[in-house]
Amino acid sequence: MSGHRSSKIEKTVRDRVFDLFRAFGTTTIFGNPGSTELPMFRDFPDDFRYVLALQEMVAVSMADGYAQATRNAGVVNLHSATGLGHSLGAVFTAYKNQAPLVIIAGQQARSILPYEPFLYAERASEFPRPYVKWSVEPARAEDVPTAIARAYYTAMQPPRGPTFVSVPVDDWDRLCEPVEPRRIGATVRGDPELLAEIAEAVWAAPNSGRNSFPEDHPLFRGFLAADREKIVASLAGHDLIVVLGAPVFTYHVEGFGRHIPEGARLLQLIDDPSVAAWAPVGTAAVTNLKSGIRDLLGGPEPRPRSAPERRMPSPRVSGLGLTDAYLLQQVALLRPAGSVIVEEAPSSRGAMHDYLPIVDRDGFYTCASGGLGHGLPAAIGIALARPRDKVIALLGDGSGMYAIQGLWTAAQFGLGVTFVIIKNRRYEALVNFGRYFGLQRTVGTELPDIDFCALAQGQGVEGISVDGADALDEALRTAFANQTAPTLVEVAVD
Ligand SMILES: Cc1ncc(C[n+]2csc(CCOP(=O)(O)OP(=O)(O)O)c2C)c(N)n1
Ligand SMILES: [Mg+2]
Repeated sequence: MSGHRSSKIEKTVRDRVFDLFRAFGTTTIFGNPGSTELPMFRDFPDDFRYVLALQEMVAVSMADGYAQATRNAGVVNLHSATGLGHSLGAVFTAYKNQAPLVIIAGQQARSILPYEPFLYAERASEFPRPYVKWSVEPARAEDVPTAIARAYYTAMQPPRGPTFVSVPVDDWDRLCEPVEPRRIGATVRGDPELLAEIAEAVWAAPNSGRNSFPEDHPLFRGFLAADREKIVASLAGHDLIVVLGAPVFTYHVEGFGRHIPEGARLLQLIDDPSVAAWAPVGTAAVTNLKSGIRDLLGGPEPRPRSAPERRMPSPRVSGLGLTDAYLLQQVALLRPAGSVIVEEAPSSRGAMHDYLPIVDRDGFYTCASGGLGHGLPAAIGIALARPRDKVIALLGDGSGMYAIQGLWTAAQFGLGVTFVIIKNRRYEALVNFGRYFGLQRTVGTELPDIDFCALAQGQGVEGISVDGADALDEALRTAFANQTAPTLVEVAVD
């Protein structure tokens, strides 16, 4: 059988996989282990770090934040079936975030799989679908490193996203051949003919629906709502709409009629072929954004046109009452230069846009899926990736509770993250939605009696409670000044 083997194989599947991770520059592993994963960590190498999360959603969201901040795939290790199951909401979010992840979960030993053993994951590779770009349980132990390499390359190809490999527990100690790391150019360059068509007109309308634009820029007009009729109203009067990679048709509520104003044309550069396929209107060039925009800039000079009216700055809010707007204004005033904002506070998003402008390219993260529980652990992943920068997580009191165990990991790693809890004692966004649907009363939206400082202290994190505007600045200053440990600031807002 093994007659073709020329030299003796000395390394295990585990060695080969860790060699690949080294070559990929991914030496941080996020996880929550179980019996079916432990052999992966035999003789855990010194040049790797293991970041323990106390719940699997936390592990995946931390890896998501880390992957986005490092622009490299995050590696996650989860327990078979149940551990992966706990994480699926976060996998969905990573998919929507286009965060590259290689998720590895354990599986029972191959020889006992026919007997439906304890912890057996039936049809393991199907479990995380359709929210992984590629998923496999390799046919043989020797195929595990190749599968993990493919998972990595697939995760890193635009549009980036999570991938999944199920690994039977007995595979890690098997010997296997090396797998050479490869370089893969993953830039899709847009069709030149389509780009030429778009370039002709781009400069006529510098109005894009993308939110990741410096919000203090004179041409910045504001945020489109995730609502068909409102988008049409915002764009009324324009005859050309150019979309640069933005998810412009992400509707949150039902809408009817046109998708863009009557008589307008829509031209889109997008790196995700599926978005190009389902977009309801317009011409789309599937392209890597950087090269697409570069190609556009190389085109003919734009026709001169007058700049649109500047956005009015929001008036200052007084601290007479402690509102979310006042809180966000003070965060904007007091936060250190270069700090990173991670937002998950649904009903305060509008106030954030008004009082906490985002002007740095890598200065803002939020989840693209609407799935709560991402912000707190993602902030920790970002802090692990950017140890010199202050990370500030702005969390609703509801949102803060989905993955509160993340605080423990932040404390263990001595990360100076500031967690600001906007405590309005309810799911305010759902109360608003209840009104939209004409509900008299919305059940399941009150959140009395949550003591975030106690939850923080119980996990080794300092908690500061703020009940009035006069105590806010000092609490924020204390938290922002702490470089070596996390601080939670619980702010009771009106
Ligand atoms: C995982 C998940 N469960 C439920 C929801 C539905 N949901 C949307 S907004 C919201 C309320 C969030 O409350 P909080 O963080 O306190 O923010 P507030 O609405 O009070 O600003 C909920 C529960 C969701 N988006 N994701
Ligand atoms: Mg709330």
